Amino acid sequence: MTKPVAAVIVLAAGCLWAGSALAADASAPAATAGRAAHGGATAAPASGPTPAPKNAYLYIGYPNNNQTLPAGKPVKVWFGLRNMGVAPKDVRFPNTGHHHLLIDVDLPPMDKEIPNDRNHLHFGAGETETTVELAPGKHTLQLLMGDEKHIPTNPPVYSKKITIYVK
Ligand SMILES: [Cu+2]
Repeated sequence: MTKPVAAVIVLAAGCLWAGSALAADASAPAATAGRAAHGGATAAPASGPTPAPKNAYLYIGYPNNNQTLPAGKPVKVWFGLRNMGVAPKDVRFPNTGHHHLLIDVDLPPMDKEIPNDRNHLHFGAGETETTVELAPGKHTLQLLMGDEKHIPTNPPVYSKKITIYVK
């Protein structure tokens, strides 16, 4: 179980935000992991192997639900996350993950790698905002955190799905 943790922490530290909140919550996931031990009698909903804080909160800071946006202009999307941090893909660090923006699709399976296509965008460098080009019409946007291997966490952390109109 010994890994080159020190090097990983240094690499991740620059990409974390809300670092102090992370430190304060450092004890929470252990309890979560213990409670979610495998082999229980009740079937737990599918989720990935990486624990996430139970109070992690993911939301789309912009645009707003039901907002109408002008066609022909890239749409800025802000990723909001509380009680959990962001780290790049391939970096394993407690209480972190990276963002995935789901466009015009429902949530994927929660125990498998998140697809990587034009409807499932990965932000593996630790980005917390982006711009997307959307054709005129009605669209949905939703965020989903994935661990360093792009698998949703346990519990899965995802935002409300919002609807926007481009015209
Ligand atoms: Cu990913």
